[in-house]
Amino acid sequence: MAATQYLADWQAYPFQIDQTRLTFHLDPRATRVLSQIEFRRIAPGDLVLDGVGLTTLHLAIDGKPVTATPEGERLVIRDLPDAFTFQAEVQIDPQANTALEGLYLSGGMFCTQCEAQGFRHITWYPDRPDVMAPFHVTIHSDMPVLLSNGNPVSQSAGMAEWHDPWPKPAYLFALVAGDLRAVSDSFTTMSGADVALNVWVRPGDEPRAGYALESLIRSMQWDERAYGREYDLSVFNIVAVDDFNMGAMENKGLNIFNSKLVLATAETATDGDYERIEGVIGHEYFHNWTGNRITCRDWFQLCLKEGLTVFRDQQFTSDMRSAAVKRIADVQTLRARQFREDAGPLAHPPRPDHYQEINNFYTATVYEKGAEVIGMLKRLVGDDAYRAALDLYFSRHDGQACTIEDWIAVFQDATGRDLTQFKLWYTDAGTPRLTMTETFTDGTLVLDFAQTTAPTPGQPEKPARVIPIALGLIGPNGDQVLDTTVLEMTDATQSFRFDGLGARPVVSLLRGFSAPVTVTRQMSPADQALLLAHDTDPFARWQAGHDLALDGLIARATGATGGAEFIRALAGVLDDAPADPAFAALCLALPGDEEIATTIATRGAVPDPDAIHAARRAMMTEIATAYEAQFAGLYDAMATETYHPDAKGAGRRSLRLACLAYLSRLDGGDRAQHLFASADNMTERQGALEQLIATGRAAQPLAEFEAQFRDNRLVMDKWFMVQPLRAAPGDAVARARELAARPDFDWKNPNRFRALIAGLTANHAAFHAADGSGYDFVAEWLMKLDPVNAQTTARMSSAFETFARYDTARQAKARAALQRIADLPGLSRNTAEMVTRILA
Ligand code: 0A1
Ligand code: ZN
Repeated sequence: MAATQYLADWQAYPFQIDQTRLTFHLDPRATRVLSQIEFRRIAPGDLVLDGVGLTTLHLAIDGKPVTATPEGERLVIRDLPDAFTFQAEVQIDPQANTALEGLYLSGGMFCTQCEAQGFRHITWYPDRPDVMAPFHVTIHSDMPVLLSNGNPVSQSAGMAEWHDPWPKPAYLFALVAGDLRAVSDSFTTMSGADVALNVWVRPGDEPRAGYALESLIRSMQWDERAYGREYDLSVFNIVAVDDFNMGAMENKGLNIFNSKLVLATAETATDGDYERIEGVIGHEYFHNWTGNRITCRDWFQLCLKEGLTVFRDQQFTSDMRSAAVKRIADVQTLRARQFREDAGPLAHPPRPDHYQEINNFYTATVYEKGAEVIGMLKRLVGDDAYRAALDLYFSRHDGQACTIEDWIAVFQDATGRDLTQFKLWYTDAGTPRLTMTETFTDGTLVLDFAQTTAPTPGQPEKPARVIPIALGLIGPNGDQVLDTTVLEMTDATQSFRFDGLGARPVVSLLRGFSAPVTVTRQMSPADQALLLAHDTDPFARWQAGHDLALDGLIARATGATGGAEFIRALAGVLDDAPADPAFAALCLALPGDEEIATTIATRGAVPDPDAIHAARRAMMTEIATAYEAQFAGLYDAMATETYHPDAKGAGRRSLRLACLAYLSRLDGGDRAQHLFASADNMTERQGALEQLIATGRAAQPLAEFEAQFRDNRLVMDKWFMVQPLRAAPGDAVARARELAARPDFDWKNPNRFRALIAGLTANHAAFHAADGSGYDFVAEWLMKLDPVNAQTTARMSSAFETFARYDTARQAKARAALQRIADLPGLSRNTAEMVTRILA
């Protein structure tokens, strides 16, 4: 088992780097990397460099060869002067690099991925984020396009030179060499500097890059407007690559993207894809200040850049689209991924204090909960103080590698508030449960709150946190009698009074989802229906309906009756639907199987995946029957003429597809078949195809789809994903096995692997099939992928993180599958850490 790294062990690096010079002679099997690093001592200590899988040809200090022997993945050189130049020549094999970490080949193009610790696969270097240096890079290659970070210095046949003046850690280094075409524009910054913008794609893909480029321009404008942040180089390059472990990477001036987050046309990308492209282009661009200009001191501080940058990209999307819809969608993601993580064996704080493999900590907790924590901070200090604190953060820490303590100090200094208790949100794992009870007498409402957080691995004690509770009061006639008010809960139990009320109001609680907590309260279905009809806060309004549906589904999945109030309340939702189609679509979408299972488990019972699936389907049929005419009317009314990927059109299509899901329960797929044949956009075609799979009428459409898109990898990923996802649970594993046997199941490509395997794990009743076939299939493929790409394997092993909440028979089957993975000879450090934690 690999050594555990501890936050408490961090020590400053004893040297500063004045300049890093790199020269690359690119070759698929034998790339040579020459480095020349100017070190200057700032404290006593040896020179420690990181390197993995390098063939070292030559090492020198100030031109004199040194014979230092690597100690594992480190090179230690002792007795050095106070200033010296370290030189190395190493050889690496990009073509053999299937882990996609360091320098690798994707579709014949050279590219890099250095976060978190990929640079050590390129050459010997202090591969830690607090060692920052200006980089000068020379690339020799016969590829036509040669890119690196910063500004271009010179370009000639077979060679290019780049200089990045902004000191940066090695994880932000990037290099690209390939036969690429640019889709270009330019941007003039707020102080008048011109920036050349390029989105680089493979020849032929140019018509699919326009939306990414427009999104980049909107991002640059937005960061100037919302945060006063200006771009700082003469060029901004984005490159799309097909083989990439994650979504995208913020390398300074040279962002590298998974091609699925760049390439889009109406015929090949869904509204969801377009929204993600805009959001991720924004995310990576915003990193230029929150991540690059100000970076992390060590990897324990990852949420310093990621939480803040997710928060910023969420604000950006809210401004570009509908803030209410974005908030609801973000909360759904948070609950589905982060609450799930927080409730299981992989729970960790947004700022962990130990890890074995840092790549296992690019999690929903670090990213999404990290963003929620910032949202709470903003709510507590107010918008103006938030802006003042951010201004202070940028001016005080520009060019530095920082910690969460630095971040909190900025807010304390800007506002004068003591944030000691608030810091628990960063250091403590687990989702607090907030319980509210209410009493109403003589015009006075008393709300008694209690907070508790269950123990998480390594953290048995959970002191009370500060919880901003935004609430409003709605009178019995539906009028708001108290506008949004933020209560600050700081103790384990606390009461708040509201006087002078005429009649007992209904509490609209946790408006805007003001804190990442779960809520327990007794509420009558009538009160929930009142909020669904009248709440002025769109999040709380949606939540009321969602809770009503969830309670009904849980009753049905556990052998009781329920759901009638929800079905009745939908009448109002359908009446209002044309005014805000996207919001209505969210209200119409029943909680998914996974969420129902999670909620049953949180309430202390054992979820039955088959009963949940059956209950949900039965309720859909009942709803469809009750409102068939309304659904049919809306389905026709929400047809869009010319396709635009904007929020308005996307909202109409999402409502249309929500109606189609219900109608397909009654018409046997007739409308879906017609839509599949006639739609001019992928959103509706894919939506129709999913319904056809669910109704068992997909053989012909799937064949047509394949014939049409055989040569488009990204679209074929959808084809691989929807089949296991939408197949009847009893058929899904068999279907997945057939798909996995196809020659075009190019499983070494992370997108293709994820499409099929995550498609299946997202089919709750199929993955958790009682016979264990889902667990076995997924474990088999994780074991096959691990030696090839450990990062993606480890990440996907989290599908098993909820296994302990199911019945003992399922638990035994999941445990056996996990044990087989754990026992695999040569299992990677990444996957070993995950499986050990899940099994603990
Ligand atoms: N910093 C990137 C995420 C990222 C992390 C690791 C990667 O390779 C293992 C790649 C990308 C972001 O937040 O977008
Ligand atoms: Zn990020």
